[in-house]
Amino acid sequence: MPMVTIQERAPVLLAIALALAAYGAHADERHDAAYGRPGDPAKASRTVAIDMSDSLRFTPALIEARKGETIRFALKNSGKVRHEMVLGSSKELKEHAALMRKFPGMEHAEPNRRSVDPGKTGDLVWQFTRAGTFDFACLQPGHFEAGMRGRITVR
Ligand SMILES: [Cu+2]
Repeated sequence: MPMVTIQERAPVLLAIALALAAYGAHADERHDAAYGRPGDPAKASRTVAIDMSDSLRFTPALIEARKGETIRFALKNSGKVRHEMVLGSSKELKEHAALMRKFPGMEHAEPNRRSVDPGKTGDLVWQFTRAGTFDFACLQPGHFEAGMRGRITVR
C-alpha cells in the first residue's frame, strides 16, 4: 500500500513553516507599531458598515479615521463565496496574497483579519494609533488580484 512518509512531506512542511514564520514576524511588528492594534469593542467610537460582494469589491473602499480612534467594522458578505477583511500595509497584503495563492488551504486566525461566510455578518474592531495610509484587502485566493481592496487614511 503506497504511503506518503513524513520524509517526503518534510520539504513542503518546512516551506510552509518558514513562510508562516516570516509572515508572523511581520504581523507582530505591524500590530504594535505600524497602524494600530486590536480594538476593545466596548471602546469603539463608531461603526463603519462595509459590504463585501462577489463583484470582488468593498463598499465603501475608502475610509477615513482619526488617530487614536477605535472603529468597529460591521462586515456584511452579500455574496455566495467567502470574503474577508484583512488590515495591513499594501506590501504585507501583497505578500500575504501570494502565500494564499500558493497554499489555498492556509487560513489562520489573526486579530487583523475577519472572514465572513456567504450571507453572514461579522465584526472587526481596530484602534488606529498612528497617522498614515493603510490598506485592507480580501485574501481569499484571487480576490486581492481582482481588486478586492481598500484604503484607510488616518489623520
Ligand atoms: Cu473576497
